[in-house]
Amino acid sequence: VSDTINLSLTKVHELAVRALKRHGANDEHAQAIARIIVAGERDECFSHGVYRLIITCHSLKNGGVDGQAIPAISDRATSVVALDAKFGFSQLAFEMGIPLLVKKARKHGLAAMVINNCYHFAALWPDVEAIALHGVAALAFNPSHAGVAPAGGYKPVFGTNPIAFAWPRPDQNPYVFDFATSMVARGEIELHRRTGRDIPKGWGVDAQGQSTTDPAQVLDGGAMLTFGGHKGSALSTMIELMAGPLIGDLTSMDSLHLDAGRAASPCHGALVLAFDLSVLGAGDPVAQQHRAEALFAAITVQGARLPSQRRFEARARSTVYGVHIPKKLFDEVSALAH
Ligand code: NDP
Ligand code: PYC
Repeated sequence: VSDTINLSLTKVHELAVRALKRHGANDEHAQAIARIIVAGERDECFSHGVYRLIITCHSLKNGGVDGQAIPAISDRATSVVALDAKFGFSQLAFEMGIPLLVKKARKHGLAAMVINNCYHFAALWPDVEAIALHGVAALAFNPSHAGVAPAGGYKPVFGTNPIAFAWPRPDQNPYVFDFATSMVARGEIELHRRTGRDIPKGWGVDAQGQSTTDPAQVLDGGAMLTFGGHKGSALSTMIELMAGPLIGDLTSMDSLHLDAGRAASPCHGALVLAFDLSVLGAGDPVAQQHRAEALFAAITVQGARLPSQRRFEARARSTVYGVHIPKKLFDEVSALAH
């Protein structure tokens, strides 16, 4: 592909680690963050792949992120594992919490992982997918920076507030979906601006609340819109509440206020729930999984695809052939690494 640089996944990982360490991350953080960035590029989720190195490095250097923070884990309650990320990026805390979360879910049927005081830049599917690989279902969400207007309004209140879900499937990849409760991720609108492309109508409004196809008008003073009108608006409100006040952490408005114009990654909490089929379904997981598979088959038999199918196909390709990074982006992230 012309104007792109072909790199193996190992090379992308090495590049990311170099850039992150150069900007103040210790080795543990750099490795954990790089794993997520490589996963995004590998699965062709371009708004959350190598492009994210720009904001993670900026956030480490100028945005208040502690690249040396050592997350603290606590067994807070029967079904609750709590992580204090101590104002580092979320990845390391999340990785530390998984074993106890899974253990608690298997024992009690339902368990929650609460992460507080974390900076967050990533997609959520790697998190729920990692939990589903242990055989339990997972649901995750978090706020971000206020940039999305409520349905019927035009001033930013919500973050792009992603929600992700994974269901473990025997002998194959889990069923996973993960999307913003705004029409698209903010990163997608940023990519349109970088490459000089208009955005479709309906993604956002300008500062006066008028519909616009100019990404800059949405990003600088305007607002993004929720998906599904009042339905996305209510879901986004739920995410603000459940991964904000409920767990003693910030809303997206608070996160933007804390940022104080530094344009760093959002700082907030995250809530991850894990569900065990055997305990919740009273002990016939084989029959439960048969019923689940019948549901998936009813979707795919008519030509519809499951969420993540595209991603898993991209993963298979990238693992063999590597990834193709736009030259301009490659030059930018290479400069961060040297
Ligand atoms: P999309 O609107 O592209 O939706 C992505 C989801 O929908 C994926 O699960 C995708 O599967 C699935 N999907 C897309 N098309 C279809 C289809 N035709 N049939 C079935 N499923 C489909 O993504 P967003 O722009 O909303 O979000 C992108 C990423 O941004 C997410 O990973 C999210 O976590 C991240 N994000 C992170 C935030 C944060 O605060 N950290 C904030 C907001 C977003 P597939 O991948 O296979 O195409
Ligand atoms: O793309 O909306 C987004 C986003 C916010 C935080 C991380 N990604």
